[in-house]
Order: sequence, then C-alpha cells, then structure tokens
Amino acid sequence: MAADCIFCKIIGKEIPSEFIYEDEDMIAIRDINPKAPVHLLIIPRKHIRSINDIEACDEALLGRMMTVAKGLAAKEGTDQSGYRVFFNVEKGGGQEVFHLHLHLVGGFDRS
Ligand code: DGP
Repeated sequence: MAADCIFCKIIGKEIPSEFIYEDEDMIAIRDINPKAPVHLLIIPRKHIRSINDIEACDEALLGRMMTVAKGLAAKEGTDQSGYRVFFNVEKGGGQEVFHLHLHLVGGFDRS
C-alpha cells in the first residue's frame, strides 16, 4: 500500500466504493467519471505506479487482468457489441491516478 494513493485506499476500504469484481489479486470498480455507458477500472491490489514499472514477476497478473476484463465485458453485456481495454501511461499518456489500472470501456451505440 502506498501513502496518499486513492486506489490503495479504495482497495483497503478506507474510501467506500462498490467492487464490481474482486479476487486475491485485483478489484474492479466503475469509473467515477465514465466516458461510455460501461466504464470499469480493473485495479491490481499490488501498488504498481504504471506500465513503466511492471516487472517480469507481474506478467501473470497482467494476463489475468485481461481475462477478468473479458469476463466483465460479458457480464456487462458489451462483449458482442465491442469494447476497448487500455492503460494510460504517465502524464503524457493521460494517466491521472498513479496506481496501475486497466480501463474497460464499452456499451457504445454504433448502429
Ligand atoms: P487515468 O486517467 O488512466 O489515470 O484514469 C483514472 C480514472 O480513475 C479516471 O477516469 C477517473 C477515475 N477515478 C479517479 N478517482 C476515482 C475514485 O475515487 N473512484 C472511482 N470509482 N474512480 C475514480
């Protein structure tokens, strides 16, 4: 846990937030400022600043984050219509919260 990290505080339940999903390695919450009808954040419990800071020992965790994203997309009903998964990396990449998180954005109406 990192001091003054909002996502560490959410994970530690110091700040209340509904967990859409949780397991021993990660949680998922709804983005407070959604950019689409479905906008989830998949957040590892381990404090990693950004993709720039991942190590070989994190490879399995990152892979599982993708599998969880796929499952959540199906649960949210956006698996067939389509969705995006992405990391913002550091300020220039649009990152605002410096605790690694995978965005899952979907539910677009492209009909
Ligand atoms: P990024 O720009 O990739 O660092 O995305 C951070 C996202 O986190 C941003 O879309 C807003 C969201 N966010 C920030 N603080 C909170 C919070 O306290 N609760 C929730 N649910 N989302 C938050």
